[in-house]
Amino acid sequence: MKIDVISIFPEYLSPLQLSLLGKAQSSGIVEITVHDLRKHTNDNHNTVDDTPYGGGAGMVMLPEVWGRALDPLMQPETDLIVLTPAGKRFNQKMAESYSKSSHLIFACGRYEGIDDRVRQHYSTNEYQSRDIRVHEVSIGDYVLGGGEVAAMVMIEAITRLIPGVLGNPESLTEESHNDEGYLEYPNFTKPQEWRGIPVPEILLSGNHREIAKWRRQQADKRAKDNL
Ligand code: JQB
Repeated sequence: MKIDVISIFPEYLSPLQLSLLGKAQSSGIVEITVHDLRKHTNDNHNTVDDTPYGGGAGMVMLPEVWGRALDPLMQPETDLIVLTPAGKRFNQKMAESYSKSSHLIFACGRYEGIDDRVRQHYSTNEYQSRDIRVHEVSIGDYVLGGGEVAAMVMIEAITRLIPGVLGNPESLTEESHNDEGYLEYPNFTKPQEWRGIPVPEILLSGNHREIAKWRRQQADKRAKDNL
């Protein structure tokens, strides 16, 4: 999988080259390239934004700059992901779907976001017929300063689903049992008692049927408490 990330703060995305993802990259499973949007400006001040038509607070990112950054990255099949607090809420199903893509581009805006004509332009039939899809995505109902952290969250959730990226494929099959609620029971390891708190006796019983039943109950209770 090829992943391109475009941002005015490319150094903000440097954790993407570390540890888990770093290994996946050296083994050739994923290739992540971070691009500096300012390289695509054409004025002396490297301007990437201007005031909004219609008035209002803040600045909007210029469509020409984004167009110059995006055009050379477009492939025959590309999923262009535009991070925005107004996008579709990212979830595990979307992570699974994007993990099957051959090419993802993350457009990380700042200020009040990107001129909407960028989304419109790459959503036209011309691009659609080339299998280029534009997705407006949000990682959750809170306001970030820009798309960079949201892109990192999505890239971690997506790439760990690619075979060979995660060291331990068994933890993936257990997760996929249940696709939204998971099997998230409480976990315990050694010692058997810590600061006066014992590990639940059932987990020491060796009765695997009863352990599975107890874990399901605990996971259901947790899921309910989180509503
Ligand atoms: C600029 C972003 C998020 C991208 C995700 C999430 O655009 C804005 N509109 C209102 C307030 C603040 C901004 C700042 N901003 C680009 C940009 C915020 C993404 C974002 C996001 N994905 N919250 N905020 N879940």
